[in-house]
Amino acid sequence: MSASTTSPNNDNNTNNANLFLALRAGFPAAMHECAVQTDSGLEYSWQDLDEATAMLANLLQSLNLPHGARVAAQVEKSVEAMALYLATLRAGLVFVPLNMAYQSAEMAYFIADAQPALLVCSAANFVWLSKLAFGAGCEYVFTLNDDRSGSLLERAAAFPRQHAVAQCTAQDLAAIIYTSGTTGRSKGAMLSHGNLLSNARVLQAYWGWTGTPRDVLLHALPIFHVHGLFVAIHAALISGSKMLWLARFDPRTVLALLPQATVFMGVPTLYVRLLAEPGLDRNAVRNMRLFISGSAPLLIETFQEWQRRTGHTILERYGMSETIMLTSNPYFTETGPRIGGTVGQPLPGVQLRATDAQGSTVGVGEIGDIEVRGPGVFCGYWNMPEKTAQEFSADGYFKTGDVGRVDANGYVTIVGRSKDLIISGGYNVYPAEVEGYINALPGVAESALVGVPDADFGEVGVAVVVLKSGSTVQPAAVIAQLKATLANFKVPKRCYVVAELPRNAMGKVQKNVLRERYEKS
Ligand code: MLC
Ligand code: AMP
Repeated sequence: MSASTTSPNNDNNTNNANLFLALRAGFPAAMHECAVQTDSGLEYSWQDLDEATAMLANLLQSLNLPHGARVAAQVEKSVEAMALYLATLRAGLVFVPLNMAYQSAEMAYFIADAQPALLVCSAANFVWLSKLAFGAGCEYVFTLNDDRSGSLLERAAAFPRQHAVAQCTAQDLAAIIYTSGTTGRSKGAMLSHGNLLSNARVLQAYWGWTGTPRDVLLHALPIFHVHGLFVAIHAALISGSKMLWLARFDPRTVLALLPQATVFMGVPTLYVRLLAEPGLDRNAVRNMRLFISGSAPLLIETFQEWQRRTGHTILERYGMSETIMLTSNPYFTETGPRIGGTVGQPLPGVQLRATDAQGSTVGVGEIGDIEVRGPGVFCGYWNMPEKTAQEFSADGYFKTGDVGRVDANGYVTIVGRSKDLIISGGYNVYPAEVEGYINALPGVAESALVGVPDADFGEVGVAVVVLKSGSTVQPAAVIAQLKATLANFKVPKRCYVVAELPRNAMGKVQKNVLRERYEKS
């Protein structure tokens, strides 16, 4: 991955596997047209996107960072934040997006693990984050705020608006996405330019982003994770589709903008909250061609109610940070119906099987562990070769940790998870991590975090805590202390103090018993 800076925009297209090049090839010829329109009234043309990413990429390359250097970003959602991602690709560096909800202990871990050469953060967090970053050997810390201020853009302004896209192979890393770990330690999933581009192209074709007529994507998801950053943005850019850009999800704003849009992507909570709006009807969605749901299970009630209210059938798909998108319900009716409660069929190029405890493929309709192989499957966990090896079968299938069945027509239904994971509002919460924090609180002997159903978030965490003898810690204090330490979506919604945790004969905490006990709490 060496930067080719021979002449402005003189890209060697033929042998360059840089994802940015493929995305930019989708931009329309009319570069002055609007590419992104924000909810704060700003408009960015395709030319603006090209020039902004060129300036930022020139800035990044001026830092002379080594091959494979990481650019970590913990910034609010903005078009400039997206441009930073695209510029990182363009410069041939590795992007590490970090959720704004992460607090200091979480950020300290990510920075120590990813060892970024450059960190971009909001000015409000500069003092403590730069201290952390410089302490961990990071060379540069720039700021970027959601009002387009900050040192990143100030510096980039001095650089040319042309930039020759850095030469990359398909195997070169494009991004590291942190996913929470079963042991409590987050793992960085390494994704290559080839992983991301293959998935973008498959989704472009499978979901009918033909470019004629051009789609308009209503983008309301955060851009720290796979769904909002890759699935949504890549699809729009590679097909030259305009984006209506919401800094954060707000059901009323979505409703007001829907008549201008043709495609919407959301986690199930977004659909639940939109259904609570009386204005959601057939008229509001009159120009839409596609609603896509993923990242968490879509309840059949939500699927059916959406059909009733809007006349549209939500297309549910399934994927992971480690694999990008794996399965999808059909878009084109020739491929088959969209079946509620299923996540559809494996996407072209994806091999998917359900296996038993011995690793043999189970029969049609039987439940097993979902394993996958395909061009989107990641290159491994950053700095964790042993963990990576454990997660693959001998014949190269990645063990997703999801449990499901495959019917005679290849439709996959996810029925549960073998990994101890709670998905709350589309965000993953690993109980082991939260339990670690609870157990470290003064007066706490041990704890268990379980996921229980929730009408809004799908699932939420409930903490069950055993105190040390003589301790008088109150549940509210446990929650308050976690709020001060952990990303908000990881904080249990409720906490109970009990005398002891239920255990089986092996001494293992019976989380199923706790789930049953507290599901209606
Ligand atoms: C916010 N809160 C959450 C939460 N989000 N709690 C649990 N789960 C969540 N997801 C907390 C807040 O801190 C607050 O706590 C309270 O809940 C209510 O806040 P809110 O204002 O209603 O939250 P809001 O800002 O509206 O956020 C909800 C949301 C957001 C659903 C819009 O969580 C979101 O954007 N989720 C999308 C996540 C996503 O993009 N996932 C894709 C991952 S990629 P309190 O106590 O302070 O009131 C992936 C792969 C794939 O999974 O297949 O796509
Ligand atoms: P993440 O680690 O954030 O990428 O989350 C990936 C996990 O989200 C998967 O392993 C699944 O457990 C879950 N997931 C994603 N899409 C769906 C879906 N449509 N239905 C059920 N679970 C899903």
